Amino acid sequence: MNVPTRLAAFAVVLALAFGGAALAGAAIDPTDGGSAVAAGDHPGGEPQSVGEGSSGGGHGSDQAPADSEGGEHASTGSALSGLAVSQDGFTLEPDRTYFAGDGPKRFNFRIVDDRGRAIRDGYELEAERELHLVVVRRDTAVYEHVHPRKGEDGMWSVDLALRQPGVYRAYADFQIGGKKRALATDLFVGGDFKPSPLPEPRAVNEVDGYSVRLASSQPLRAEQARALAFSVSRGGSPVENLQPYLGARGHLVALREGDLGYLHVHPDEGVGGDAVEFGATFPTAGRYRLFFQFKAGDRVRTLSYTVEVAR
Ligand SMILES: [Cu+2]
Repeated sequence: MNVPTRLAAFAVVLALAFGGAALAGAAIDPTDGGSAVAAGDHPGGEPQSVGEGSSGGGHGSDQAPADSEGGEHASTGSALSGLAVSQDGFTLEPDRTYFAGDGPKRFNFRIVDDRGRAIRDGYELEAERELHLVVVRRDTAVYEHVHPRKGEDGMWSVDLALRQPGVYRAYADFQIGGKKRALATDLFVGGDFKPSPLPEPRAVNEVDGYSVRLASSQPLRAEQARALAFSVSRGGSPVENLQPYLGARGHLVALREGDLGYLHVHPDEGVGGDAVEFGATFPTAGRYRLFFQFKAGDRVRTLSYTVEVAR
């Protein structure tokens, strides 16, 4: 395990979405409609490689300020979600999944019930949003986290960046009836796809002059609850005044290598200091790719980490 062990046990609020993901957030915010937090540091949300070491922050316009998101339902389950386009009576219906490499990337989709009717109401706020859309290229090198707008007819719309060719996994993360769900579909962007291998694990990554260290309470093991802490520093000094992002101090998504099973964790709001903490239970051994986002200097920054989970 390359993630150093350093924090002791916390009261972890684990929001692992049991099946799902609790998405931290997102939804229809008129001001935030494409508020994607592209994994890139170019302003404008240009997605970029969130590969090893770097990864940029989101573009400048980011989401509306948040306040508390409060208690998440901590599911102790460790099931992954995001592996199905239809499950439990809910279906993700995209209007298109193929995009020309150089064309616009407007993504429209509906969530329909078991009778094919679009669900327009009943979405429960999670991290200040009714629905979060996380889009990750299948090699995990590109990441976008956006908040589509919902139309009167229940159609969700958002402009994705998707500037790099390849196959992406798009996760619609929402909660209805008290149950978190993450339905997902593949999206295809034409062009010359140059996949990147999963980066090796490393504890410290940097973005925009910020250095962020990942530590876990104990070595990561399958089915064991763990606290993950991200310590942000700049110029050698801890950055403690992170700005609220979706009602929390940070946002984390974890995907399993191989099938990109989706595990959404939430911050442990009870802990302060310079570290942003999350609770997570990785369901199986193997490698996972983590996408951590925080807000500082009025911009959302994104970093990604590879972690190894032992049996
Ligand atoms: Cu979100």
